[in-house]
Amino acid sequence: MQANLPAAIGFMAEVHQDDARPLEPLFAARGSTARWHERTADRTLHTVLLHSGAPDEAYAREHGRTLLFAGELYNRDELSGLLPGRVLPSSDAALVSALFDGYGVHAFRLLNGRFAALLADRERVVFATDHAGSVPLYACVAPGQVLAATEAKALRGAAARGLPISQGRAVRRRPGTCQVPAGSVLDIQVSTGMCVSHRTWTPPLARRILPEDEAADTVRRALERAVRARTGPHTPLVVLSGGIDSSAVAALAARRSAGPIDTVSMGTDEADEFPQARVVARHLGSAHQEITVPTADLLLGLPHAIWAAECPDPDVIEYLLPLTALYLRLGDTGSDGDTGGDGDTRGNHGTGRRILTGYGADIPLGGMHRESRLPELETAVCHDMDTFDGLNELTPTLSAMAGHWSTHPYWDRDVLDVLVSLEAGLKRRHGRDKWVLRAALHDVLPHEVVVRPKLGVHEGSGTTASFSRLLTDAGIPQDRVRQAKRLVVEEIYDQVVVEGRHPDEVALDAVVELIADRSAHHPCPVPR
Ligand code: IOT
Ligand code: MG
Repeated sequence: MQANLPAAIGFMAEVHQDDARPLEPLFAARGSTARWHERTADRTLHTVLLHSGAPDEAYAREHGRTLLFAGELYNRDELSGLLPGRVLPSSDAALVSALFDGYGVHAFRLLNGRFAALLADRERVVFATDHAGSVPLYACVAPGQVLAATEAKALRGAAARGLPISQGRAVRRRPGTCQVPAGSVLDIQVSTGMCVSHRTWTPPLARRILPEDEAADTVRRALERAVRARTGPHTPLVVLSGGIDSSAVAALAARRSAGPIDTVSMGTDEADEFPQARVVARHLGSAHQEITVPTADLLLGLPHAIWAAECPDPDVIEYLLPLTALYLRLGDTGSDGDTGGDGDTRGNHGTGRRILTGYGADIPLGGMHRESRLPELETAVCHDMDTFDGLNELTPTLSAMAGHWSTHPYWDRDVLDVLVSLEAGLKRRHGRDKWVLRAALHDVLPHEVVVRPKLGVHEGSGTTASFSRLLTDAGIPQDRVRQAKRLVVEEIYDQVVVEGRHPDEVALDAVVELIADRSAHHPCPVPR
């Protein structure tokens, strides 16, 4: 196994009560593939595991039950204290399986992690997601057959057989497939397809009132633990914009690292935040790289970003596109993160990086909301915490497409609980956004970084502007650009996720032309 990656980054599993032939899997994530079949009196289980070199660590087989686990846990020590003899099992899969013995489906309420799991137990299949649904999990369920995969496109061939289950999230143009909601367990009877669901996490609704110092301390401690749990003994690579979110992560990672950490910033020929990131890198003494992506190449990456994130939301794709472009180019920098670039799902051992990001801090802290009134700030936080599920912003597939593993300390379960639950006046205070975070990190970063206002990655890299220009250059009027972006993203989504086309086969210029044409003929284009 590559020591700095989880044992598995994805899987597909099929449970059949008849002799159905298994599907050919299709994944954007890149890893080694292990396949096996298990036959019992009740059913057959076909498994495809995307692993990093030690497939045995990604599943546990006990008492006739098989557990598949893609991702990792961040509260192993706490969890091992619950086991008889307090012995830490050799893998996260074995740990979860042991907890299942004691707690049943409620074991998943105990986990702080970044994972998707599937448990096949005789007549029953259980799906589970982490609190944030940060490793997406999709399912097709019909009487006598249950299929699941960490990418929707992998289930393309089975979609027609699936029946809608009310406990799942609908997937665009895939009525037979559902997404397992964030923080959920779905417990399915294979013979009938009947499903019982349990919520294992929901965003806190109440707000805590704390003195300034105590609030900042609480945030600092939670974030330190989350960074530590995500770093382990490895040297992380932090994707660094020079804003407070990623600079805080880099600073905390650097403080606990024996040697210099690695940092990398991306920019385009249109815009970058290189000077701001350099200030942080110099302060921390990190081994820092800058990657400039030509704007035309950035836009050509749209199909890859949508293929990996399986998200039809144009705003989210604008956030994820520059990061995808960065991840795909990490191997070009001469760092020890060389990805080889063969693009298939084999090989790549010894090269993947453990990437830490500052992604997601703005959601619980209302950082994208640029006005100072507290009711509006709280409304924005509540709205964003109600609507994140299904957007797949945190999916590891964006970096797994290039053989890396990304993880997001701000969406650690305990950090998120703290951040969401602070009263809005601690988030916006003394005229600053994300005040409590800035206060929590003031002693480890230069003052200019601590007070630097928010600039989104879509702005700092010029992505929003260049995507708009692509459309106006094709004749789409300014006032229809927003709607046209939605249509472009949906069209690409339909090609790469619904139809399963490879992103290299998507002709972006033809898609743009199609949407420009539609927009010219329909004053108010209707999404199909
Ligand atoms: P932003 O916060 O700018 O970027 C997210 C992370 O991407 C940063 O913390 C950093 O780790 C990395 N990053 C950003 N820019 C660069 C760069 N130039 N080079 C290298 N790494 C970089 C959008 C946003 O503004 O991203 N994400 C928000 C809001 C999400 C809204 N979603 C929702 N409401 N459901 C966020 O909270 O991160
Ligand atoms: Mg941010």
